Amino acid sequence: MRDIRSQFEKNGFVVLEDFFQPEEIDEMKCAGEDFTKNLPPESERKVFSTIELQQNKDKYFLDSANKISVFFESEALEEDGKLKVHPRVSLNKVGHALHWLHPTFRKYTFDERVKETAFQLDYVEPAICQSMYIYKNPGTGSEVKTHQDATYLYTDPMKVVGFWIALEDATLENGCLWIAPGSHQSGVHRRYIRNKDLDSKELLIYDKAAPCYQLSNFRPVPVSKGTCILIHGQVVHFSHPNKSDKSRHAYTFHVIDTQNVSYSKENWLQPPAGGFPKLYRN
Ligand SMILES: O=C(O)CCC(=O)C(=O)O
Repeated sequence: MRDIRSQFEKNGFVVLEDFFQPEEIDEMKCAGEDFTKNLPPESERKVFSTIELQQNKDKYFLDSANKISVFFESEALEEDGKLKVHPRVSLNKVGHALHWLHPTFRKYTFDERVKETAFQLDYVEPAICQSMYIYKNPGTGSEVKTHQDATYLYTDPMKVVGFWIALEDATLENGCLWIAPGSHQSGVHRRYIRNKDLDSKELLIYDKAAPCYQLSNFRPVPVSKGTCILIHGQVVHFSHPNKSDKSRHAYTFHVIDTQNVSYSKENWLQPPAGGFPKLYRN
């Protein structure tokens, strides 16, 4: 395995090409496409957007922590839940427990290559806390606002890494990730937490306004199908909307360490009854 730890500590991200084989990637992509063939009824359709933030008010979102739940693009739905686009390009993402509840995603999340990578990054007792299939569809695939993953998955001390796996080539045109190298060294800028005010309609809130980030600090990270990008919990990143005619599917999951690390009870996403599944033990 390549020396990833020094790169990870210096830049806050590492690009691992050919992490999975083409046929393994195709298996994950087929599983992702299957979700679009069996959409929930119109009255139960929910949108996910990092711009409009409807999910903050939504019990469906809160409950998705330990389920396989589908989220639509806001541009894909009429007000009454009817589709404006083909089902194949209607979804924003599926989450957040694919790694545990779906046989294909479970197989690849608990793969030896993932375990070896976590070991190289010095994770002692890692656990998987969430997973998402991200569609970033042509035309409808929306922007993912600039953020740190630690905002959503806060641990003390900070020990969170995202595995972001390209299931298709991710390019400048179809909305590849943009990352600010070294920005993981600037602390956690804000947190997304459960609202203590139980009378409020907002179930989830940010504790601070969004910081202003300078675009010139970011670099595009275009990658080919099969690449895994390791994303430090504090590195700042975003992706543009997909205005191209090609989709940009990705599978991503997040690993926390549980040895001498506490996972915040304020985080929106809380573990299932038995705790987050341990990477090395499954
Ligand atoms: O896939 C994307 O465009 C963004 C994903 C992301 O930022 C994340 O999962 O934290």
